[in-house]
Amino acid sequence: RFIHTVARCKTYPGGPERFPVPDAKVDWKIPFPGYAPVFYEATVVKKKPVWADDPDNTKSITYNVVDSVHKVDRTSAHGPYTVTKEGHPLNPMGRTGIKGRGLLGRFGPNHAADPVVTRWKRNPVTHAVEYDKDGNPILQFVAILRKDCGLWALPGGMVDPGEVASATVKREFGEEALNALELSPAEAETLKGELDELFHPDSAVVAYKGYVDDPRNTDNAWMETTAVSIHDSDGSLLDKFKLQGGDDASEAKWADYHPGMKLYASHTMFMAIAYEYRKRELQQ
Ligand code: RP5
Ligand code: MG
Ligand code: MG
Repeated sequence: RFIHTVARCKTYPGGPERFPVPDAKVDWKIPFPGYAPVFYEATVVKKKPVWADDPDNTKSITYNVVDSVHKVDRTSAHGPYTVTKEGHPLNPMGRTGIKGRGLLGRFGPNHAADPVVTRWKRNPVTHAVEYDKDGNPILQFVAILRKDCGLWALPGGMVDPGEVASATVKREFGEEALNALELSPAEAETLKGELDELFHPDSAVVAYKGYVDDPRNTDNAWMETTAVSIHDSDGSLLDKFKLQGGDDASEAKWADYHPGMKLYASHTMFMAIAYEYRKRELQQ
């Protein structure tokens, strides 16, 4: 069974030390006498920004359903999660060593969407697919450098209230990998059309949907995502786009995927799934 580790990192990003949780005590079902995680909510979250729940009005939140009051999907891809008698949702993957929301806005699941945009590495002259020394085709993916932690990652971001994940992946790909927020309204309109084409439902494949082992997760708030795979099978689909980091990404580039490479949160796992899928497709 999967056991989260990044969500138990020693120090919470920009916050306190987590209460140490050994592997054997992650599961809520295992008694852990003396478990005393500190409560932490970042200043940005306490300021009640629009993207965060109001801690003084938690009675209006309905868990395990699409919350119609706030237009927020509170369901988990892993099925119903526990809400304590005090009204605190519990992380479905177990203890993290921190209570409260930390840097996350929502109590319970915080839904994101991640575009996994790939192509085969090709010889620039012959255009033949390139293989590594073990004979495996080399997949390239659009990677961004996260400003918050300095780690390479897939582009991706939070699903806005009322938004659907298929719209979030396009918007976030535009913002983080193409710097769309700096475009003129006319350029943004053109880009929107191009992204609709790139992320057309006929070619988009959901590679993963569920929990993300994110460093911001807590006992009461966690990340879940829909990772959408888009593959440029002949190496020309993405020619019209110029990669440029934007918003919370300082850089964007084509990167070679290597099994086991270090990427943010669970992104290496999403890449592994997309790789196996696209390799099968290539070999068919
Ligand atoms: C990860 O955090 C998700 O996989 C997604 O890539 C990302 C969303 O958060 P922000 O990029 O908006 O910080 O858990
Ligand atoms: Mg973003
Ligand atoms: Mg982001």
